[in-house]
This record gives sequence, C-alpha cells and structure tokens, in this order.
Amino acid sequence: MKQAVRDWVRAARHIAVLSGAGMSAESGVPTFRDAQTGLWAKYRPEDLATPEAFRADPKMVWEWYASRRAKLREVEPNAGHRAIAAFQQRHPGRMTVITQNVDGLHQRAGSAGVLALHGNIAEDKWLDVPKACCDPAATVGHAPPRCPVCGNMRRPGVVWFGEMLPPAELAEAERAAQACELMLVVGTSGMVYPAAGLARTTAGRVVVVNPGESELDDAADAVLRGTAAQLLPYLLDE
Ligand code: BJW
Repeated sequence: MKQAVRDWVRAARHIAVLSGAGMSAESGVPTFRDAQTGLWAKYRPEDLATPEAFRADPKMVWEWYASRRAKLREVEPNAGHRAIAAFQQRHPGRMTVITQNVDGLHQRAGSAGVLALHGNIAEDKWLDVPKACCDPAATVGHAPPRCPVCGNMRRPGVVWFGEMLPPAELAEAERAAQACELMLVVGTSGMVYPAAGLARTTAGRVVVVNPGESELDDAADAVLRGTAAQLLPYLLDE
C-alpha cells in the first residue's frame, strides 16, 4: 500500500496535508488524548481547553500554557515536518498544509502558507473584546496579565472548544480540501470538528498516516499504520 500511496503523491496535482498532534509527537510534544502527564492526565481536552475553564481558574490554565510554551522552546521539527516543507519547496504551489497544531513546528521546518486552524500558542490575545483602556503593553500581573483599568485578561492565542476557528484560514482550508486530489491526514484522532470534517468533504483521495486507530479511518482510501517521521519522508520523496 505504501508504494501505491507514493504513486498517488506523484500523480496528484494538488495535495492537502491535514495534521494533528501526532505530527509533532516525535519532536517530543505530547499529544492530547494519549498524554499521561500534566493536566491532560487529569482533565479531558474538552474540559480544559475552553473559555469557561479559563474564567473559572485563569491562573491554573495560564500557567499550564506557560509550561507548554517553555517546553516548545526546547523542541525541533522532526523528519515528518521537514519532508513536508522540502516537498513544498521542490513543488511550489502543489501542497497546502492545514494544521490543528498550535506549536509552530511546520512553520519552523520551512513550510509556507500554513493554515493554523487552532491558532498559535506563542501569541496572546484579550479574553473579552478590548476597550480603549486595554493596552497589551500596559498590563499588570503575570498569571495572567490584566488590563489595570478594566481587568480584561490576556489569554493564549489558541482556539478553545466552543470558539470559532479563524474564518479566513478555515475558508482557505475548505477550498484546499475541495480542490485537492489527495489529502494526507497525519497524526490526528479525527475527533475535533470542523477540522476533521475536511477529510470527510474532500473531493480527493484520503490517506491516513497514524500508528493507531483514528475516527477518520473509515473515510480513508488507504490507512498507513506508522508514524509521521517514519512514513512522510518515504511518501514525499519524489
Ligand atoms: C501519531 C503519532 C506519530 C501519535 N505519528 N500519528 C460537529 C460534531 C460534533 C461536535 C462538533 C461539531 N462541530 C463542532 C463541534 C464542537 C467541537 C468539537 O469538535 N467537539 C468534539 C470533541 C466532539 N468543536 C469546536 O468547538 C471547535 N469550534 C467550533 O466548532 O466553532 C463553531 C461552533 C461554536 C460553538 C458551538 C458550535 C459550533 C473548536 C475546536 C478547538 C479545539 N482546540 C484544541 C485546543 C487548542 C489549544 C491547545 O493546544 O491547548 O485543539 S482541543 C485539541 O484537540 C487541540 C487539537 O488541535 C485538537 C485535535 O486533537 P488531535 O490533533 O487529533 O490530537 P489527539 O491527541 O486527539 O490525537 C493524536 C493522534 O496522533 C492519535 O490518533 C495518535 O494515534 C496519533 N499519533 N503518535 C503519527 N508519531
């Protein structure tokens, strides 16, 4: 099957990659639903990655993001990220990277035009709609920083459950899913929508790359049981 998928890669005029946390697992970034350490071991993502969880305990959630940011400064893109970036560089305009990851590793590997559907953990934004008094350079406190006038809090620039995805990125991802002849679905449980829905609505062939079962296996024309760093360099080496 691996050889057949390699042939599909060669033949496809446009390829979309839809990546999830497993894409970065071999860089040392814990996945969400496999993680056995830290807060993920105690809470389900659906309970912790929400505006309600942040409002209930901003210090805890802020500090958890701070610890993840610190760990991300120590990791590097892996062979899977690099294979995707190298393919894009050899074939400009032929591959669109759509990621659910907030870690920036595709971008650091050199991928261009990455559609980061769930935001960027390195950035902050205001929790509530900012007023004239809300100046990011004039915050007080640190976990989280707040507007000294109205108390509005800074929060990580990621998309939590119940929040809209960035509309321009989502629209572009939907266009790429419609236009591609092949979608490589790499390292995602396929449980979180609307991202997972892209693999169900694409007009192209779907290939799942995942060492374990995923919710998108039933939508796939081929399921390759292996890791991103093992399989992508082979599949994209043309
Ligand atoms: C490897 C590997 C290796 C391991 N190589 N693979 C339709 C139906 C039902 C529900 C909904 C629906 N539409 C919307 C919803 C609601 C909700 C949702 O999807 N809920 C589900 C839980 C059912 N979605 C939303 O709320 C989204 N917003 C939205 O829809 O807005 C419109 C709306 C608003 C209000 C009401 C209704 C609609 C927002 C979703 C935001 C998700 N945010 C998070 C957190 C980001 C910030 C942070 O990092 O803290 O995004 S949650 C978390 O899950 C994170 C991930 O991007 C996301 C997906 O996880 P992923 O990547 O799949 O990781 P894992 O850990 O689950 O899986 C890892 C996989 O890798 C495994 O399969 C391993 O086997 C594999 N693997 N090693 C390759 N080496």
